This record gives sequence, structure tokens and C-alpha cells, in this order.
Amino acid sequence: MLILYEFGNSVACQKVRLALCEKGLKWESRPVDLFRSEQYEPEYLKLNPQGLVPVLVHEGRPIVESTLINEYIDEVFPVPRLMPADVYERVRMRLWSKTVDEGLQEGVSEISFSAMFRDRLKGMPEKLRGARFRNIGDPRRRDRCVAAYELGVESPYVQWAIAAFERAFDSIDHTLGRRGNWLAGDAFSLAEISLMPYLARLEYLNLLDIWIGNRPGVLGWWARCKGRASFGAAIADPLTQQERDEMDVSGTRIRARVRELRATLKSVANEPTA
Ligand SMILES: N[C@@H](CCC(=O)N[C@@H](CS)C(=O)NCC(=O)O)C(=O)O
Repeated sequence: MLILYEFGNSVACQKVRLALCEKGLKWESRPVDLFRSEQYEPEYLKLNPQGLVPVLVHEGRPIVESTLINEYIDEVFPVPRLMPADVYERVRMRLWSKTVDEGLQEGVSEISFSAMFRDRLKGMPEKLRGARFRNIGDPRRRDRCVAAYELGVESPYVQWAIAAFERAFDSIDHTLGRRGNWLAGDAFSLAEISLMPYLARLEYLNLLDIWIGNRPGVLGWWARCKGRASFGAAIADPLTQQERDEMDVSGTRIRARVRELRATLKSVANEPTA
């Protein structure tokens, strides 16, 4: 049996749901309400000591980290294959997972927090909000969260986030230009799955076109990704209208500033161009 500890509108959970849906697997959902700090309950911390979602439990054993969970799913349930058969192509696929794990995950949190979760935190009773910040065991994560709460889009971490997305979109564009339809190997893979929730979040925030509006290759690839049945099942369908409206309104509010900040950047590729 597969049990997924998850929060509906969480990019890392969407990523795991995409893999499960691509495989046609059923899972039992255990919702973890991040705004009620359920991720810091002692019982949950036994599953994931970092206090993060998702956790996948398979045959009684917990697996953390969405990238590792997705590779686990692909190895244990090998059909249809989501990792390229060729070892070098698998390395290339993992470069995209690293792009997400080492930049876009934090980046999307910064942008989402500064645009919208900040307002939700403002609406929380002081005691609950204080507990939320105190509970974040990792001081780096806590500082980032507090900065986004206090400074919004002017948090320096938001600028890092915008730079991380700029690098990623430049690389996606470049890679598709050289290789065709997909980022690693010759088929849809965990490379796409790793990135899809992050593009979707920017799109729901009404920010995605800032980066990809002038990149026809990326637009075509994004349309292919969104055309997969898994996109609806794992990302779009579980969203409520209220969540969609909240993302649209709050993202639109910071749009002009994000555009300005992005215009100040220069980008660097994330994979060899030789
Ligand atoms: N590297 C982790 C990141 C997971 C993560 O940051 N999850 C967020 C939701 S998208 C979370 O649980 N946040 C709770 C918190 O920060 O308190 C993964 O990929 O699984």
C-alpha cells in the first residue's frame, strides 16, 4: 500500500502526485495542514524530521524528499519508465532535479510566500504565527520565511529566486533548442516531472509569461507537459477555485516588481554546452 502525506497546493507534493499518476498508481492520502503547523507534530516529525511534506510510506517504510520519492517510485514500479535507460541521459535528467532541489524549490517558496502565504500568515493569531516561525528547525529556512513575511517581494531572497528561475529557463530553452521535444533522453521523464509544478505555480501566480513569453521553444514544451493527463489529475484538478483566485490576485500584485527585478539579471547555463 502507498500512503502519501501531503498538502494540496504544495509543489513538492504535486511533483510526487505527477509520478504516481503517470504510473497509474493509487495511493491513500493523509493531508497535513501546513497552516495549522501539522508538519511539526511529534508524530509527523518521526516520519520526516525536517517537518516537510511530502512523505511517501510504502509497505510501512517512510521515504522523504520528492526527488528521491520519484526515483523510488520509478524503480519499484518500472512501467511506464520515467527515467531514461541510458546512464548519461539519467545524469542529465538528474541535473534538472538538482536545479529544482538546489534553487527552484526555495525560489518558488520565496515568490509564493512574498506574494500570498504572507497574507495568510498576517491573518493568523500572533501566537500561532510565532509558533510557526519558531518551529522551523533549520535557521536558514526560518530566516528566509521571516524575510518574506516582513519584506515581501523586497526580500533579498526573492531576488535570488528570480535569478534561479532566470538560469533555469535559459537552460531549458537552450537544451530544447539543441535536443528537441524533451529535456533528457527522447521521452517525457522525471526531468519534466521535477519542473512542472514550479512552472504551474508561476503560471497560477500570473508570472510565468515574464520568463517564457518570448521563448517559443519553452512555450511548446510547456504545452506538451500540460497536455499530459497527469497534469490535470496531480496539479490542476485538486486546486480549489479559492486557491486559484488567491494565486492569481496575489501574484498579479507583485508582477510589475518581479519584471523589474528580472530585468537587472544576467544568466548562466546550468549544463555543459559542449
Ligand atoms: N526538498 C524537499 C522540499 C519539501 C518542501 O519544502 N515542502 C514544503 C511544501 S512545498 C513544506 O513542507 N513546507 C512546510 C514548511 O516550510 O513549514 C522535497 O522536495 O521534498
